[in-house]
Amino acid sequence: MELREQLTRITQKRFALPPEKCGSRELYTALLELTQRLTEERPAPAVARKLYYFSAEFLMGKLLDNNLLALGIHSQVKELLASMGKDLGQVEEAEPEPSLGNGGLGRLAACFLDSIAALGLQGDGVGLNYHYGLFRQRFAENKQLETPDLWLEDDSWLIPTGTSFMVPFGDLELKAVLWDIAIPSAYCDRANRLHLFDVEDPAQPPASGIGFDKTDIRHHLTSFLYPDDSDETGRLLRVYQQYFMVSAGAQLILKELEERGYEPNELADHAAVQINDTHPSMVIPELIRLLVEKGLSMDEAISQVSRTCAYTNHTILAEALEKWPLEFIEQVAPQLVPIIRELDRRARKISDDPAVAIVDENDLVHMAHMDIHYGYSVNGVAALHTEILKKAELKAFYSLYPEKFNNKTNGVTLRRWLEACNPELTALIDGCIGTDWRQRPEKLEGLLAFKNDGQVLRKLLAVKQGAKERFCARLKETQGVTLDPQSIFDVQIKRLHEYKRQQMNALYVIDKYLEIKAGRMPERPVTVIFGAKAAPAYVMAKHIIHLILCLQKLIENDPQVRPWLRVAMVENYNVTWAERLIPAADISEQISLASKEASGTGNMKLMANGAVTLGTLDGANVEIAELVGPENIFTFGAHSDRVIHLYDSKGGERYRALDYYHTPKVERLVDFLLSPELLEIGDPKDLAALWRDIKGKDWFMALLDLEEYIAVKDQAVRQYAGRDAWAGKMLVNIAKAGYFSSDRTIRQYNEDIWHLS
Ligand code: 26V
Repeated sequence: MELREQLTRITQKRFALPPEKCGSRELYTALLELTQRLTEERPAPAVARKLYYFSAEFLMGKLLDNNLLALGIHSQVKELLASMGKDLGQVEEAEPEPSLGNGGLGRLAACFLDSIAALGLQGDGVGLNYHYGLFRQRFAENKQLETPDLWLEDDSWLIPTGTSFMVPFGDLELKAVLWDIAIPSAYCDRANRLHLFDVEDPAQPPASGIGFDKTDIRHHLTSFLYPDDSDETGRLLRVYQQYFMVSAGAQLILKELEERGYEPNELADHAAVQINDTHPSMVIPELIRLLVEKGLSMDEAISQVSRTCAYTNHTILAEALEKWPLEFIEQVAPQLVPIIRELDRRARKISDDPAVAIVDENDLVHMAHMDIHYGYSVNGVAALHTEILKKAELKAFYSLYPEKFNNKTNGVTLRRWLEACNPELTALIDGCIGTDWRQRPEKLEGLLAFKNDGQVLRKLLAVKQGAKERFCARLKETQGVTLDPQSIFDVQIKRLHEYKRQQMNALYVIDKYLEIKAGRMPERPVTVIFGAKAAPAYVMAKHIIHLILCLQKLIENDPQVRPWLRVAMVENYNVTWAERLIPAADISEQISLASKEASGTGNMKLMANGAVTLGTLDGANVEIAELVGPENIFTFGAHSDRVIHLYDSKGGERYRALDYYHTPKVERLVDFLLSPELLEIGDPKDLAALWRDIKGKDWFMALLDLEEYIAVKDQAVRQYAGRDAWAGKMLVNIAKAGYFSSDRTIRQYNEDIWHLS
């Protein structure tokens, strides 16, 4: 049937209107239904071993555009709508963004599902159907406010499956109801699934705020992504969530195993479980429990599970390495406690080093330790990160099991992060090197042949300019902020965290502000753009947002500075904003304290869209620098081994913020937090708290790298003026971005870990 006819049937049936008479909302719903139908017709790939990617987060972003592209009907639909006087872009506005993730880890999971499907591999995601995604961010009085984000609507991408499993908790039993989101393959006529479990009787939305009764597990288990864990009930609820996800997921695996005609003692041959950080780690004891229930001995069950599960580490930040009190697990899933104790007992036979114990002397269960002892693979997410795991964080494990450790440098799906978000750049690339790069992303290197082609370089600059103008129009429309698209767009977009050092960028802004006030203008006007949410209970992160918003206001009201320097903080930064902002960025800020950012993935998306990185040698920046060469990236700052040494060493060598504060320049910048100008705008308490913290503690060493950062950024701003040379840098970055396609990453996971076919 013709697309037009299919669409008409749907709108007639649903709204008793032809598509021409429908608004964006109706057209979105109709296209959703159409897409769902076309995807449902597609079978899952069938191979001997099936992957289950377990993750507490899947930050999918909007799906219509992506799915139309994958189904190969994007341009047809766009033209069809245009012939009716409708704009597909406008229709897509009506789609709510499912924000079932915080940041990098969740967005990586979404890119991976896209690539697994694209490569025709059989692999499904397993997670939770949170009713509220990450909170919605508003700014008022220069501070972040959080409101709930109820993304679920009656018409959504969720497909009811009719499947459910009972999950036994210590004090109650809950039915886990399975919903699916289809993941169509971009290159073959197949589709995988994202399995999201929900409670049977979810709570109704609260009237306001993001508070709720965290003890009402039955109704609230799936209400919120990462409920606030600043108190014990919040932490317990997380354990309930985790067990609910893994128990239902493990039951699904065993059910499918049986349906595919295999025995429980063949699990490892036919299933692979990737544990995305430690949130799903209880899948290990849960699978063991279920296999024993099915008649396997403990030895057999442990052996199967240990050859099924593989673990990915995404952070070395101590506070993010999960350790749960055994008594929590006793309350939530008492049936796991004897199994965890048994796993601990066996691990202690392998090594009596307390650094590798599963249950420590305080009865805390180290989730990562369980994964490493009882998984067959441990991977970090960038070369440097994996080295740090081997040499420092997980050194004791590396000497026990060197063969388990491997690196899988992250990647991003260029289908969303180039083709879909930047069609103008995509067309330019296609015009230069053809379209093969889609399936063979390394072919983007063909662009290097155009490095000295003035015509191509000018087109590249024009594409960037167009994206900047579109972004400006959008920002004006939604937030009433007017920016100068001729200025340099210096972009830092990522979660707000002290280790990512948005505060250091704010100190750069202060430096420029003072320079301009003293009559020293930058080579070219600069707009420093931030997008970041702070965890609601993360006080210092909120203070940093406050500082940025105060600087934004200060400059906004200063006619002398305003033409040369602007600060813009995008409200409610999310995947959709990233898709608008990334094509518009000139400079990509990747300035984490070396050793702390496991990989970063925004760095890859920005480079693929022709932004030049300004970064420390951290995470995947190291690999970016190697690929593009020193003339196409701006690097600065202390190296990771020095940083690790500064943390480790006792006495003299230890980092002391005050030592770095007491230089004429740094002191002036930091003290500006307490200047009359800022105090007039901001909250003196918050500014003083941040000032005290930076001066007296500065745990992530912003002051250590500050002066070099400012100097290198000044250099980048100067070089931007040489437009052709800059365009050459942009081109090299795009050309080298093929390596960071998640298709490459997933091929490596499959070849080294999953062996799906
Ligand atoms: C930890 C915690 C700790 C308690 C509060 C809630 C919470 C939520 C998530 C996490 C784990 C965060 C780990 C994470 O997101 N890591 C990021 O993973 C990206 C994908 O591998 C990587 O690019 C980023 O560098 C890394 O920070």
